[in-house]
Amino acid sequence: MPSQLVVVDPVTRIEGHLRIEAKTDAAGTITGASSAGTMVRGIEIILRGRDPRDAWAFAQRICGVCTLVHGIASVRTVENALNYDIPPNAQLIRNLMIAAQFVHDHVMHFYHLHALDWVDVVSALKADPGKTSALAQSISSYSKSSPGYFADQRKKLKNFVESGQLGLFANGYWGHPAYKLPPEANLLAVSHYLEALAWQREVAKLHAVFGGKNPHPNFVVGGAPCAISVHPGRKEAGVDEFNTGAGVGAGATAVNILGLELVQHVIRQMRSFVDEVYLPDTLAIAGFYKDWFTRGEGVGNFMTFGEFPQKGMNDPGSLLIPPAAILGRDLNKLHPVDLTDPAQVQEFVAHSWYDYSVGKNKGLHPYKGQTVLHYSGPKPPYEHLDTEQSYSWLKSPRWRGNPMEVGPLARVLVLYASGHEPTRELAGYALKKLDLPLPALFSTLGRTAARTLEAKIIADAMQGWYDSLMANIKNGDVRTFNDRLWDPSAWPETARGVGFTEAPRGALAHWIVIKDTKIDNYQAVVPTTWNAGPRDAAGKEGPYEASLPGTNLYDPKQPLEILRTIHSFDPCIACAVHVADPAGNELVEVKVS
Ligand code: NFE
Ligand code: MG
Repeated sequence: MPSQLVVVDPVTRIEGHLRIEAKTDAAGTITGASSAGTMVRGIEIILRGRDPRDAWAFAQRICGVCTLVHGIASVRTVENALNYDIPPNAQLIRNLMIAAQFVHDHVMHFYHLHALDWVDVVSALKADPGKTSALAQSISSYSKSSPGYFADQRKKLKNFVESGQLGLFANGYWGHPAYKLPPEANLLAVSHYLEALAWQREVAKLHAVFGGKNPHPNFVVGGAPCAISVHPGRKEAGVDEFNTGAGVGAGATAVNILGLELVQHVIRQMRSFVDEVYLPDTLAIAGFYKDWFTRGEGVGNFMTFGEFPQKGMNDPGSLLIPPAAILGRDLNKLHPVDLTDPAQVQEFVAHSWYDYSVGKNKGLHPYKGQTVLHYSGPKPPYEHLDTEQSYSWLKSPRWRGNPMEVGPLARVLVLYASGHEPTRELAGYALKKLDLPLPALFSTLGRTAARTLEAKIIADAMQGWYDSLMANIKNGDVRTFNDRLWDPSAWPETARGVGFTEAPRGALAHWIVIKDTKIDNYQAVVPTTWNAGPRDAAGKEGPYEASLPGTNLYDPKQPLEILRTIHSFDPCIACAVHVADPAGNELVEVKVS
Protein backbone atom coordinates (compact mmCIF):
# COMPACT_ATOMS: atom_id res chain seq x y z
CA MET A 1 0.00 0.00 0.00
CA PRO A 2 1.23 3.57 -0.57
CA SER A 3 2.29 5.76 2.33
CA GLN A 4 -0.62 7.82 3.56
CA LEU A 5 -2.01 10.30 6.04
CA VAL A 6 -4.52 8.64 8.37
CA VAL A 7 -6.92 11.08 10.03
CA VAL A 8 -9.00 10.13 13.08
CA ASP A 9 -11.36 13.03 13.78
CA PRO A 10 -13.22 13.07 16.01
CA VAL A 11 -11.71 10.38 18.24
CA THR A 12 -14.80 8.97 19.97
CA ARG A 13 -15.28 7.41 23.42
CA ILE A 14 -13.40 10.29 24.98
CA GLU A 15 -14.45 13.62 26.49
CA GLY A 16 -14.06 16.62 24.15
CA HIS A 17 -12.82 16.98 20.58
CA LEU A 18 -9.55 15.39 19.51
CA ARG A 19 -8.01 14.90 16.07
CA ILE A 20 -5.11 12.58 15.36
CA GLU A 21 -3.19 12.69 12.08
CA ALA A 22 -0.73 9.85 11.51
CA LYS A 23 1.61 9.36 8.59
CA THR A 24 2.27 5.77 7.55
CA ASP A 25 4.96 4.26 5.35
CA ALA A 26 4.37 1.77 2.54
CA ALA A 27 4.13 -1.08 5.05
CA GLY A 28 1.38 0.70 7.01
CA THR A 29 3.67 1.54 9.94
CA ILE A 30 3.19 4.93 11.56
CA THR A 31 6.20 7.19 11.04
CA GLY A 32 4.92 10.36 12.70
CA ALA A 33 1.78 11.64 14.43
CA SER A 34 0.18 14.93 15.42
CA SER A 35 -2.39 15.53 18.13
CA ALA A 36 -4.80 18.46 17.94
CA GLY A 37 -7.46 19.80 20.31
CA THR A 38 -10.08 21.13 17.92
CA MET A 39 -12.31 23.19 20.18
CA VAL A 40 -11.65 26.29 22.20
CA ARG A 41 -13.25 27.25 25.51
CA GLY A 42 -13.32 30.29 27.79
CA ILE A 43 -13.95 29.22 31.38
CA GLU A 44 -10.94 30.92 32.95
CA ILE A 45 -11.83 34.34 31.54
CA ILE A 46 -14.96 34.62 33.62
CA LEU A 47 -13.00 34.00 36.83
CA ARG A 48 -11.19 37.30 36.70
CA GLY A 49 -12.49 39.91 39.11
CA ARG A 50 -14.48 37.38 41.12
CA ASP A 51 -14.31 36.39 44.79
CA PRO A 52 -11.64 33.63 44.96
CA ARG A 53 -13.96 31.59 47.20
CA ASP A 54 -16.36 31.26 44.27
CA ALA A 55 -13.74 30.13 41.75
CA TRP A 56 -14.21 26.42 42.42
CA ALA A 57 -17.80 26.41 41.23
CA PHE A 58 -16.80 27.92 37.88
CA ALA A 59 -13.54 26.01 37.45
CA GLN A 60 -15.29 22.73 38.19
CA ARG A 61 -17.34 23.24 35.01
CA ILE A 62 -14.18 22.89 32.92
CA CYS A 63 -15.20 19.26 32.74
CA GLY A 64 -18.01 16.89 33.55
CA VAL A 65 -16.19 13.58 33.46
CA CYS A 66 -13.51 14.32 36.07
CA THR A 67 -16.41 16.01 37.79
CA LEU A 68 -14.78 17.21 41.02
CA VAL A 69 -11.06 17.63 40.32
CA HIS A 70 -11.13 21.26 39.21
CA GLY A 71 -13.22 22.08 42.28
CA ILE A 72 -10.65 20.53 44.59
CA ALA A 73 -7.67 22.12 42.78
CA SER A 74 -9.41 25.47 42.99
CA VAL A 75 -10.20 25.48 46.73
CA ARG A 76 -6.66 24.28 47.44
CA THR A 77 -5.27 27.09 45.27
CA VAL A 78 -7.05 29.70 47.35
CA GLU A 79 -6.09 27.96 50.61
CA ASN A 80 -2.46 27.87 49.47
CA ALA A 81 -2.49 31.57 48.56
CA LEU A 82 -4.02 32.57 51.90
CA ASN A 83 -2.15 30.01 54.01
CA TYR A 84 -5.52 28.70 55.10
CA ASP A 85 -5.55 25.31 56.84
CA ILE A 86 -8.52 22.97 57.02
CA PRO A 87 -9.63 20.57 59.79
CA PRO A 88 -8.54 16.91 59.69
CA ASN A 89 -12.09 15.73 59.00
CA ALA A 90 -12.27 17.94 55.91
CA GLN A 91 -9.00 16.46 54.71
CA LEU A 92 -10.39 12.94 55.17
CA ILE A 93 -13.69 13.78 53.47
CA ARG A 94 -11.80 15.29 50.51
CA ASN A 95 -9.62 12.18 50.30
CA LEU A 96 -12.72 10.00 50.19
CA MET A 97 -14.36 12.16 47.54
CA ILE A 98 -11.24 12.28 45.34
CA ALA A 99 -10.66 8.56 45.76
CA ALA A 100 -14.26 7.79 44.84
CA GLN A 101 -13.79 9.86 41.69
CA PHE A 102 -10.70 7.83 40.80
CA VAL A 103 -12.30 4.43 41.24
CA HIS A 104 -15.54 5.44 39.51
CA ASP A 105 -13.73 7.09 36.59
CA HIS A 106 -11.21 4.29 36.06
CA VAL A 107 -13.88 1.56 35.98
CA MET A 108 -15.97 3.69 33.61
CA HIS A 109 -12.95 4.28 31.37
CA PHE A 110 -12.02 0.62 31.24
CA TYR A 111 -15.46 -0.74 30.38
CA HIS A 112 -17.21 2.11 28.62
CA LEU A 113 -14.44 4.02 26.88
CA HIS A 114 -11.58 1.57 26.29
CA ALA A 115 -12.81 -2.05 26.44
CA LEU A 116 -14.29 -2.06 22.97
CA ASP A 117 -10.80 -1.49 21.54
CA TRP A 118 -10.06 -5.02 22.78
CA VAL A 119 -13.48 -6.68 23.02
CA ASP A 120 -15.47 -7.63 19.92
CA VAL A 121 -19.13 -7.23 20.83
CA VAL A 122 -20.43 -9.11 17.82
CA SER A 123 -18.19 -12.11 18.51
CA ALA A 124 -19.74 -12.37 21.98
CA LEU A 125 -22.91 -13.66 20.31
CA LYS A 126 -21.09 -16.88 19.46
CA ALA A 127 -20.13 -17.54 23.08
CA ASP A 128 -21.25 -20.65 24.90
CA PRO A 129 -22.81 -19.55 28.22
CA GLY A 130 -21.55 -22.67 30.02
CA LYS A 131 -17.99 -22.11 28.89
CA THR A 132 -18.25 -18.41 29.70
CA SER A 133 -19.35 -19.34 33.20
CA ALA A 134 -16.38 -21.68 33.57
CA LEU A 135 -14.02 -18.94 32.37
CA ALA A 136 -15.57 -16.40 34.77
CA GLN A 137 -15.27 -18.76 37.73
CA SER A 138 -11.66 -19.56 36.86
CA ILE A 139 -10.60 -15.92 37.22
CA SER A 140 -12.87 -14.55 39.96
CA SER A 141 -15.26 -15.35 42.79
CA TYR A 142 -17.73 -12.70 41.52
CA SER A 143 -21.23 -13.99 42.23
CA LYS A 144 -22.81 -13.27 38.82
CA SER A 145 -21.15 -16.08 36.94
CA SER A 146 -23.68 -18.83 36.30
CA PRO A 147 -24.42 -20.25 32.83
CA GLY A 148 -27.95 -18.84 33.16
CA TYR A 149 -26.64 -15.34 33.82
CA PHE A 150 -24.45 -15.42 30.72
CA ALA A 151 -27.26 -16.90 28.62
CA ASP A 152 -29.40 -13.90 29.65
CA GLN A 153 -26.64 -11.45 28.83
CA ARG A 154 -26.12 -13.04 25.43
CA LYS A 155 -29.86 -12.81 24.75
CA LYS A 156 -29.87 -9.12 25.65
CA LEU A 157 -27.05 -8.54 23.21
CA LYS A 158 -28.74 -10.60 20.53
CA ASN A 159 -31.86 -8.47 20.82
CA PHE A 160 -29.73 -5.37 20.24
CA VAL A 161 -28.18 -6.82 17.12
CA GLU A 162 -31.37 -8.35 15.70
CA SER A 163 -33.26 -5.10 16.06
CA GLY A 164 -30.77 -3.80 13.50
CA GLN A 165 -29.39 -1.34 16.00
CA LEU A 166 -26.27 -2.02 17.94
CA GLY A 167 -27.27 1.02 19.96
CA LEU A 168 -24.40 2.03 22.16
CA PHE A 169 -22.21 -0.52 20.35
CA ALA A 170 -22.74 0.94 16.85
CA ASN A 171 -19.87 1.65 14.46
CA GLY A 172 -17.18 -0.47 16.06
CA TYR A 173 -14.60 -2.19 13.90
CA TRP A 174 -16.22 -5.56 14.70
CA GLY A 175 -14.55 -8.48 13.00
CA HIS A 176 -11.20 -6.65 12.67
CA PRO A 177 -8.46 -9.30 12.86
CA ALA A 178 -6.69 -7.39 15.65
CA TYR A 179 -9.45 -8.58 18.00
CA LYS A 180 -7.99 -11.65 19.68
CA LEU A 181 -10.38 -12.65 22.47
CA PRO A 182 -12.33 -15.91 22.18
CA PRO A 183 -16.14 -15.41 22.09
CA GLU A 184 -16.47 -16.40 25.77
CA ALA A 185 -14.05 -13.70 26.94
CA ASN A 186 -15.91 -11.20 24.75
CA LEU A 187 -19.24 -12.14 26.34
CA LEU A 188 -17.73 -11.92 29.82
CA ALA A 189 -16.42 -8.40 29.14
CA VAL A 190 -19.64 -7.18 27.50
CA SER A 191 -21.62 -8.47 30.49
CA HIS A 192 -19.37 -6.52 32.83
CA TYR A 193 -19.73 -3.46 30.61
CA LEU A 194 -23.44 -3.57 31.46
CA GLU A 195 -22.82 -4.36 35.15
CA ALA A 196 -20.47 -1.40 35.42
CA LEU A 197 -23.21 0.94 34.21
CA ALA A 198 -25.42 -0.01 37.15
CA TRP A 199 -22.48 0.01 39.58
CA GLN A 200 -21.58 3.60 38.57
CA ARG A 201 -24.99 4.84 39.59
CA GLU A 202 -24.62 3.34 43.07
CA VAL A 203 -21.10 4.48 43.86
CA ALA A 204 -21.76 8.06 42.77
CA LYS A 205 -23.79 8.34 45.98
CA LEU A 206 -20.64 8.93 48.03
CA HIS A 207 -20.36 12.34 46.39
CA ALA A 208 -24.01 13.02 47.08
CA VAL A 209 -23.55 12.31 50.79
CA PHE A 210 -20.58 14.65 51.28
CA GLY A 211 -21.07 17.11 48.42
CA GLY A 212 -24.80 17.16 47.78
CA LYS A 213 -24.71 15.72 44.25
CA ASN A 214 -22.81 14.10 41.43
CA PRO A 215 -21.58 15.22 38.97
CA HIS A 216 -20.06 18.44 40.28
CA PRO A 217 -20.35 17.95 44.03
CA ASN A 218 -19.98 21.01 46.26
CA PHE A 219 -16.77 22.24 47.83
CA VAL A 220 -15.87 25.09 50.12
CA VAL A 221 -12.65 27.02 50.73
CA GLY A 222 -11.62 26.21 54.29
CA GLY A 223 -13.08 22.73 54.64
CA ALA A 224 -15.70 20.28 53.45
CA PRO A 225 -19.18 21.41 52.40
CA CYS A 226 -21.04 19.32 54.97
CA ALA A 227 -21.52 19.51 58.68
CA ILE A 228 -21.49 16.26 60.64
CA SER A 229 -24.45 15.55 62.89
CA VAL A 230 -24.31 13.05 65.71
CA HIS A 231 -28.10 12.89 65.76
CA PRO A 232 -29.61 9.88 64.04
CA GLY A 233 -31.60 10.52 60.86
CA ARG A 234 -34.82 8.98 59.71
CA LYS A 235 -33.95 5.98 57.59
CA GLU A 236 -37.35 5.82 55.93
CA ALA A 237 -36.89 9.37 54.68
CA GLY A 238 -34.23 8.41 52.15
CA VAL A 239 -30.86 9.96 51.46
CA ASP A 240 -32.14 13.43 50.58
CA GLU A 241 -33.67 13.84 54.00
CA PHE A 242 -30.48 13.31 55.94
CA ASN A 243 -28.02 14.97 53.62
CA THR A 244 -28.61 17.67 51.12
CA GLY A 245 -25.01 18.84 51.44
CA ALA A 246 -25.98 22.25 50.14
CA GLY A 247 -22.70 23.77 51.29
CA VAL A 248 -21.64 25.52 54.47
CA GLY A 249 -22.28 28.97 53.08
CA ALA A 250 -25.73 27.93 51.98
CA GLY A 251 -26.67 26.38 55.33
CA ALA A 252 -26.29 22.68 54.69
CA THR A 253 -28.11 20.02 56.57
CA ALA A 254 -25.70 17.61 58.17
CA VAL A 255 -24.32 14.21 57.31
CA ASN A 256 -25.43 11.82 60.03
CA ILE A 257 -24.87 8.17 60.78
CA LEU A 258 -27.10 7.01 57.95
CA GLY A 259 -25.06 8.98 55.44
CA LEU A 260 -21.84 7.65 56.94
CA GLU A 261 -23.18 4.09 56.75
CA LEU A 262 -24.01 4.65 53.10
CA VAL A 263 -20.41 5.79 52.51
CA GLN A 264 -19.15 2.58 54.11
CA HIS A 265 -21.46 0.61 51.85
CA VAL A 266 -20.17 2.43 48.76
CA ILE A 267 -16.55 1.79 49.76
CA ARG A 268 -17.36 -1.93 50.00
CA GLN A 269 -19.09 -1.87 46.60
CA MET A 270 -16.11 -0.13 45.06
CA ARG A 271 -13.59 -2.51 46.52
CA SER A 272 -15.47 -5.64 45.62
CA PHE A 273 -16.06 -4.53 42.02
CA VAL A 274 -12.38 -3.68 41.62
CA ASP A 275 -11.22 -6.93 43.23
CA GLU A 276 -13.76 -9.30 41.67
CA VAL A 277 -14.41 -7.74 38.26
CA TYR A 278 -12.10 -4.93 37.11
CA LEU A 279 -8.74 -6.40 38.16
CA PRO A 280 -9.39 -9.98 36.98
CA ASP A 281 -10.89 -8.73 33.70
CA THR A 282 -7.91 -6.48 33.03
CA LEU A 283 -5.47 -9.31 33.58
CA ALA A 284 -7.53 -11.80 31.58
CA ILE A 285 -7.95 -9.48 28.59
CA ALA A 286 -4.33 -8.28 28.70
CA GLY A 287 -3.18 -11.90 28.56
CA PHE A 288 -4.50 -12.14 24.98
CA TYR A 289 -2.74 -8.96 23.86
CA LYS A 290 0.78 -9.27 25.21
CA ASP A 291 2.28 -7.63 22.10
CA TRP A 292 0.61 -4.41 23.30
CA PHE A 293 3.03 -4.39 26.22
CA THR A 294 5.81 -3.62 23.73
CA ARG A 295 4.48 -0.52 21.94
CA GLY A 296 2.79 2.79 22.58
CA GLU A 297 5.13 4.07 25.26
CA GLY A 298 5.40 7.79 24.54
CA VAL A 299 8.10 10.08 25.89
CA GLY A 300 9.54 7.94 28.71
CA ASN A 301 9.26 10.86 31.17
CA PHE A 302 6.65 10.76 33.92
CA MET A 303 5.41 13.20 36.54
CA THR A 304 3.15 13.41 39.57
CA PHE A 305 2.14 16.41 41.68
CA GLY A 306 0.96 14.25 44.59
CA GLU A 307 -2.30 13.41 46.34
CA PHE A 308 -4.04 12.02 49.40
CA PRO A 309 -2.55 13.91 52.36
CA GLN A 310 -2.48 12.15 55.69
CA LYS A 311 -1.77 15.57 57.25
CA GLY A 312 -1.92 18.62 54.98
CA MET A 313 -1.11 19.55 51.40
CA ASN A 314 1.88 21.55 52.63
CA ASP A 315 3.52 18.40 53.96
CA PRO A 316 4.60 16.45 50.85
CA GLY A 317 5.90 13.66 53.09
CA SER A 318 2.35 12.91 54.17
CA LEU A 319 1.02 12.35 50.64
CA LEU A 320 0.14 8.78 49.69
CA ILE A 321 1.22 9.51 46.10
CA PRO A 322 4.37 11.63 46.31
CA PRO A 323 5.21 14.46 43.90
CA ALA A 324 8.09 13.49 41.61
CA ALA A 325 9.45 13.39 38.08
CA ILE A 326 11.02 10.41 36.31
CA LEU A 327 13.24 11.10 33.30
CA GLY A 328 14.20 8.63 30.59
CA ARG A 329 12.54 5.63 32.31
CA ASP A 330 15.07 5.86 35.16
CA LEU A 331 13.20 4.51 38.17
CA ASN A 332 16.31 4.86 40.34
CA LYS A 333 16.04 8.63 40.44
CA LEU A 334 12.99 10.59 41.52
CA HIS A 335 13.38 14.32 40.82
CA PRO A 336 11.64 16.84 43.13
CA VAL A 337 8.87 18.92 41.55
CA ASP A 338 8.24 22.53 42.61
CA LEU A 339 5.19 24.09 40.96
CA THR A 340 6.14 27.61 42.08
CA ASP A 341 9.55 27.50 40.36
CA PRO A 342 9.38 29.43 37.04
CA ALA A 343 12.22 27.26 35.69
CA GLN A 344 10.22 24.05 36.16
CA VAL A 345 6.68 24.37 34.79
CA GLN A 346 6.26 26.35 31.59
CA GLU A 347 3.64 26.40 28.87
CA PHE A 348 4.60 26.87 25.23
CA VAL A 349 2.45 27.99 22.31
CA ALA A 350 4.93 27.52 19.45
CA HIS A 351 2.53 25.12 17.70
CA SER A 352 -0.74 26.29 19.28
CA TRP A 353 -3.25 28.74 17.86
CA TYR A 354 -2.13 31.41 20.36
CA ASP A 355 0.50 34.13 20.59
CA TYR A 356 2.53 35.32 23.61
CA SER A 357 3.57 38.95 24.09
CA VAL A 358 7.11 37.64 24.71
CA GLY A 359 7.19 35.91 21.33
CA LYS A 360 5.80 32.61 20.14
CA ASN A 361 8.81 30.50 21.09
CA LYS A 362 9.24 31.42 24.78
CA GLY A 363 7.67 29.44 27.62
CA LEU A 364 5.72 31.08 30.47
CA HIS A 365 5.20 29.95 34.07
CA PRO A 366 1.48 29.91 34.93
CA TYR A 367 1.74 32.83 37.39
CA LYS A 368 2.71 34.87 34.33
CA GLY A 369 0.56 32.80 32.01
CA GLN A 370 -1.20 34.50 29.14
CA THR A 371 -3.29 33.55 26.20
CA VAL A 372 -3.13 36.17 23.52
CA LEU A 373 -5.83 35.35 21.10
CA HIS A 374 -4.88 37.71 18.29
CA TYR A 375 -2.91 34.95 16.65
CA SER A 376 -2.24 36.07 13.11
CA GLY A 377 -0.97 32.86 11.50
CA PRO A 378 -3.02 30.17 9.79
CA LYS A 379 -5.80 28.77 11.96
CA PRO A 380 -8.99 26.77 11.46
CA PRO A 381 -10.67 25.94 9.18
CA TYR A 382 -8.14 23.57 7.62
CA GLU A 383 -8.18 20.53 5.45
CA HIS A 384 -5.17 19.03 7.18
CA LEU A 385 -3.21 20.25 10.20
CA ASP A 386 -0.41 22.65 9.34
CA THR A 387 2.10 20.93 11.60
CA GLU A 388 4.93 23.22 10.52
CA GLN A 389 3.06 26.08 12.15
CA SER A 390 0.20 25.95 14.65
CA TYR A 391 -2.22 23.07 14.84
CA SER A 392 -3.94 22.82 18.23
CA TRP A 393 -5.96 24.75 20.79
CA LEU A 394 -3.88 22.98 23.45
CA LYS A 395 -0.68 24.54 24.75
CA SER A 396 2.45 22.44 25.33
CA PRO A 397 3.34 22.28 29.04
CA ARG A 398 6.88 21.23 29.82
CA TRP A 399 8.80 20.38 33.02
CA ARG A 400 12.36 21.70 32.87
CA GLY A 401 11.87 21.70 29.10
CA ASN A 402 10.80 18.06 28.94
CA PRO A 403 7.49 16.67 27.73
CA MET A 404 6.09 14.60 30.62
CA GLU A 405 3.46 11.89 30.73
CA VAL A 406 1.03 12.28 33.61
CA GLY A 407 -1.66 9.85 34.77
CA PRO A 408 -2.02 6.36 36.21
CA LEU A 409 1.20 5.01 34.71
CA ALA A 410 3.18 7.98 36.06
CA ARG A 411 1.66 7.46 39.51
CA VAL A 412 2.24 3.73 39.61
CA LEU A 413 5.86 4.22 38.49
CA VAL A 414 6.45 6.93 41.12
CA LEU A 415 4.84 4.79 43.82
CA TYR A 416 6.89 1.81 42.69
CA ALA A 417 10.14 3.79 42.55
CA SER A 418 9.50 5.32 45.97
CA GLY A 419 9.15 1.85 47.46
CA HIS A 420 5.42 1.89 48.23
CA GLU A 421 4.87 -1.69 49.39
CA PRO A 422 1.26 -2.28 48.26
CA THR A 423 2.18 -1.02 44.77
CA ARG A 424 5.26 -3.22 44.55
CA GLU A 425 3.26 -6.22 45.66
CA LEU A 426 0.37 -5.60 43.30
CA ALA A 427 2.55 -4.76 40.28
CA GLY A 428 4.61 -7.86 41.03
CA TYR A 429 1.46 -9.98 41.19
CA ALA A 430 0.12 -8.62 37.88
CA LEU A 431 3.42 -8.93 36.02
CA LYS A 432 3.92 -12.47 37.28
CA LYS A 433 0.42 -13.43 36.26
CA LEU A 434 1.08 -12.06 32.77
CA ASP A 435 4.64 -13.39 32.72
CA LEU A 436 6.04 -9.97 31.84
CA PRO A 437 9.06 -7.95 33.05
CA LEU A 438 8.74 -4.54 34.73
CA PRO A 439 9.63 -2.53 31.55
CA ALA A 440 6.47 -3.97 29.96
CA LEU A 441 4.68 -1.18 31.85
CA PHE A 442 6.18 1.36 29.42
CA SER A 443 3.52 0.63 26.82
CA THR A 444 -0.10 0.98 25.75
CA LEU A 445 -1.35 -1.90 27.90
CA GLY A 446 1.09 -0.97 30.66
CA ARG A 447 -0.78 2.33 30.90
CA THR A 448 -4.13 0.56 30.93
CA ALA A 449 -3.00 -1.98 33.53
CA ALA A 450 -1.52 0.79 35.71
CA ARG A 451 -4.96 2.42 35.80
CA THR A 452 -6.44 -0.81 37.15
CA LEU A 453 -3.66 -1.27 39.71
CA GLU A 454 -4.02 2.24 41.07
CA ALA A 455 -7.79 1.86 41.27
CA LYS A 456 -7.19 -1.03 43.66
CA ILE A 457 -4.50 0.82 45.64
CA ILE A 458 -6.78 3.82 46.09
CA ALA A 459 -9.97 1.84 46.74
CA ASP A 460 -8.15 -0.09 49.46
CA ALA A 461 -6.84 3.14 51.03
CA MET A 462 -10.39 4.52 51.31
CA GLN A 463 -11.23 2.23 54.22
CA GLY A 464 -8.42 3.74 56.32
CA TRP A 465 -9.65 7.31 55.74
CA TYR A 466 -13.19 6.27 56.52
CA ASP A 467 -12.08 4.59 59.76
CA SER A 468 -10.10 7.69 60.78
CA LEU A 469 -13.10 9.91 60.10
CA MET A 470 -15.36 7.68 62.20
CA ALA A 471 -12.78 7.59 65.01
CA ASN A 472 -12.60 11.40 65.07
CA ILE A 473 -16.37 11.66 65.24
CA LYS A 474 -16.54 9.10 68.05
CA ASN A 475 -13.96 11.15 69.93
CA GLY A 476 -16.17 14.21 69.63
CA ASP A 477 -14.37 16.00 66.78
CA VAL A 478 -17.02 16.87 64.21
CA ARG A 479 -15.31 19.95 62.73
CA THR A 480 -15.34 20.08 58.93
CA PHE A 481 -14.80 23.80 58.35
CA ASN A 482 -12.31 26.43 59.50
CA ASP A 483 -13.82 29.92 59.55
CA ARG A 484 -10.56 31.68 60.50
CA LEU A 485 -10.13 33.34 57.11
CA TRP A 486 -13.70 33.38 55.89
CA ASP A 487 -13.80 37.18 56.27
CA PRO A 488 -11.71 38.69 53.39
CA SER A 489 -10.72 41.67 55.53
CA ALA A 490 -8.24 39.25 57.14
CA TRP A 491 -6.53 38.60 53.78
CA PRO A 492 -3.30 40.24 52.56
CA GLU A 493 -3.61 42.87 49.83
CA THR A 494 -1.98 40.58 47.30
CA ALA A 495 -1.43 36.85 47.41
CA ARG A 496 -0.68 34.08 45.01
CA GLY A 497 -0.85 30.35 45.29
CA VAL A 498 -0.92 27.02 43.58
CA GLY A 499 -3.31 24.18 44.34
CA PHE A 500 -2.64 20.72 43.05
CA THR A 501 -4.27 17.34 42.93
CA GLU A 502 -3.99 14.11 41.06
CA ALA A 503 -6.98 13.85 38.74
CA PRO A 504 -7.84 10.44 37.27
CA ARG A 505 -6.04 11.45 34.05
CA GLY A 506 -3.01 12.86 35.81
CA ALA A 507 -1.35 15.72 37.63
CA LEU A 508 -3.48 18.86 37.78
CA ALA A 509 -2.72 22.30 39.19
CA HIS A 510 -4.40 25.68 39.30
CA TRP A 511 -2.48 28.93 39.89
CA ILE A 512 -4.15 32.04 41.29
CA VAL A 513 -3.13 35.66 41.78
CA ILE A 514 -5.36 37.51 44.27
CA LYS A 515 -5.42 41.30 44.45
CA ASP A 516 -7.65 43.33 46.80
CA THR A 517 -9.64 40.17 47.63
CA LYS A 518 -10.45 39.52 43.95
CA ILE A 519 -9.00 37.17 41.32
CA ASP A 520 -6.36 38.97 39.25
CA ASN A 521 -5.17 35.98 37.22
CA TYR A 522 -6.13 32.32 37.14
CA GLN A 523 -4.43 29.54 35.21
CA ALA A 524 -5.10 25.82 35.05
CA VAL A 525 -2.59 23.36 33.61
CA VAL A 526 -4.42 20.14 33.10
CA PRO A 527 -3.48 16.45 32.72
CA THR A 528 -4.64 16.02 29.15
CA THR A 529 -2.76 19.19 28.18
CA TRP A 530 0.45 17.52 29.36
CA ASN A 531 -0.34 14.35 27.45
CA ALA A 532 -2.09 15.59 24.31
CA GLY A 533 -0.36 18.91 23.66
CA PRO A 534 1.39 19.62 20.34
CA ARG A 535 5.14 19.92 19.68
CA ASP A 536 6.97 22.60 21.65
CA ALA A 537 9.32 25.34 20.45
CA ALA A 538 12.18 22.82 20.29
CA GLY A 539 10.05 20.52 18.12
CA LYS A 540 9.67 17.90 20.88
CA GLU A 541 6.51 15.82 20.54
CA GLY A 542 3.96 15.48 23.31
CA PRO A 543 3.22 12.03 24.81
CA TYR A 544 0.31 11.20 22.47
CA GLU A 545 2.38 12.11 19.43
CA ALA A 546 5.40 10.16 20.64
CA SER A 547 3.33 7.07 21.46
CA LEU A 548 2.21 6.25 17.92
CA PRO A 549 5.27 5.96 15.64
CA GLY A 550 6.35 2.36 15.10
CA THR A 551 2.84 0.95 15.39
CA ASN A 552 1.62 -0.93 12.34
CA LEU A 553 -1.92 -0.40 11.07
CA TYR A 554 -3.50 -3.54 9.67
CA ASP A 555 -6.03 -1.46 7.76
CA PRO A 556 -5.58 2.34 7.67
CA LYS A 557 -9.32 2.67 7.00
CA GLN A 558 -10.02 1.05 10.38
CA PRO A 559 -7.27 2.53 12.58
CA LEU A 560 -8.10 0.44 15.65
CA GLU A 561 -4.44 0.46 16.67
CA ILE A 562 -4.43 4.27 16.97
CA LEU A 563 -7.52 4.13 19.17
CA ARG A 564 -5.95 1.52 21.45
CA THR A 565 -2.97 3.68 22.26
CA ILE A 566 -4.74 7.05 22.39
CA HIS A 567 -7.56 5.63 24.54
CA SER A 568 -5.00 4.15 26.92
CA PHE A 569 -4.29 7.76 27.99
CA ASP A 570 -8.03 8.37 28.63
CA PRO A 571 -8.21 11.71 26.78
CA CYS A 572 -10.25 14.61 28.02
CA ILE A 573 -10.00 17.53 25.65
CA ALA A 574 -12.71 19.43 27.52
CA CYS A 575 -10.18 19.73 30.35
CA ALA A 576 -7.20 20.25 28.10
CA VAL A 577 -8.52 23.26 26.19
CA HIS A 578 -9.50 26.27 28.21
CA VAL A 579 -8.56 29.87 27.73
CA ALA A 580 -7.55 32.66 30.06
CA ASP A 581 -7.07 36.11 28.67
CA PRO A 582 -5.34 38.24 31.26
CA ALA A 583 -4.99 41.17 28.86
CA GLY A 584 -8.75 41.36 28.41
CA ASN A 585 -8.46 40.83 24.68
CA GLU A 586 -11.38 39.74 22.60
CA LEU A 587 -11.78 36.07 21.85
CA VAL A 588 -10.59 34.77 18.54
CA GLU A 589 -13.34 34.08 16.06
CA VAL A 590 -13.60 30.50 14.94
CA LYS A 591 -15.42 30.04 11.68
CA VAL A 592 -16.61 26.58 10.84
CA SER A 593 -17.38 26.19 7.20
NI1 NFE B 1 -11.94 16.37 31.87
FE1 NFE B 1 -9.55 15.91 33.69
C1 NFE B 1 -9.10 14.42 34.61
C2 NFE B 1 -8.60 17.05 34.67
S1 NFE B 1 -8.04 15.60 32.25
S2 NFE B 1 -11.07 14.79 32.67
O1 NFE B 1 -8.95 13.40 35.12
O2 NFE B 1 -8.08 17.81 35.29
O3 NFE B 1 -7.21 16.60 31.48
MG1 MG C 1 -4.39 26.47 30.99
